Amino acid sequence: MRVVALAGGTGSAKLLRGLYRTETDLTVVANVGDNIWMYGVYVCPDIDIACYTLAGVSDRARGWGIAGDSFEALGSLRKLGEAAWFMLGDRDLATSLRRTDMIRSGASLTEVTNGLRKALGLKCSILPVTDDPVSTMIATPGGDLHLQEFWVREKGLPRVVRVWYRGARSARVTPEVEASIEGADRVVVCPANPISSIGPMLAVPGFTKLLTKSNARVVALSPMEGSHPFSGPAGKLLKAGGVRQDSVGVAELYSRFLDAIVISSRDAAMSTKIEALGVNCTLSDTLMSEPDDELRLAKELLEV
Ligand code: FO1
Repeated sequence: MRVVALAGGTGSAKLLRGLYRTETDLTVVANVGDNIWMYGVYVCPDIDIACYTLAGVSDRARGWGIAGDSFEALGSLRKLGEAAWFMLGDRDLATSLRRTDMIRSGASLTEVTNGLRKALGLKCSILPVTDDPVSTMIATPGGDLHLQEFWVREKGLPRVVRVWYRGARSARVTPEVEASIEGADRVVVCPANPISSIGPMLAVPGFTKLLTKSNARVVALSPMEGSHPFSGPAGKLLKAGGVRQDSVGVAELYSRFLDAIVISSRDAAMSTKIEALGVNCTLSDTLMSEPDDELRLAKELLEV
């Protein structure tokens, strides 16, 4: 079975690990809206989280970065007067240094990511949704903030006026992503933040149409239980986007292309509203606290 997983960062990592273990022909299409120039290098958190997770080197507790990494470079940067609020580890910095060097030499983000994937020995494809720069921007009463400034530097505290995707309108889906979705048997939307992780992909012209036209069954695992996300600022960002902060809101947001969604058994009362959208709704234990849960849910998503 050819499976394409649409993935953000920390919220998606556990399901990706489960999907990787199902030994299907897996392609990960990664969000690029979190990408940021930091300390002179180009950091791509969602691509790196997917690569590190599948290679088994990620820091599971934090959900980002490399397990056991040191932060010597960051300490030195602070001594030189840099605020250094973004905790880029030393080995993680090496990834971004290499990526920046290759991009400056003319390589595309798709090529650079493929190099990283190979270096980590991964069997699946990892593709950025676009090679063009797209940034998730959070409009706050104090001005626009990049998602990393909002979430990491400001700890997600400012009031969110709206969310927009800088550069998305002139971005193009890569031919590799187009081919992967056209050839897929199943597209799995990971339990990522619908606004800041899946939203930037849907904002790239043509991407939603690719999903609606695809012969693949498009299925999602909800990132919400009740009105709370399993991680990150999804609730706050959904509210700012005028979307219900629960699995019904997520299904509504994806309803143009979604065939089925798996939601928490605790949200059984929501299934009638979801089915009314034309989306098949399955109940499950959606909390992934053990590796067995990751594999169980991955298998469920390949069957619903
Ligand atoms: N998240 C944090 O909460 N604090 C950090 O200092 C931080 C550093 C960081 C460095 C590299 C990287 O790839 C990710 C990092 N993240 C950090 C995670 C990141 O901010 C987001 O969780 C993802 O962008 C969400 O997908």
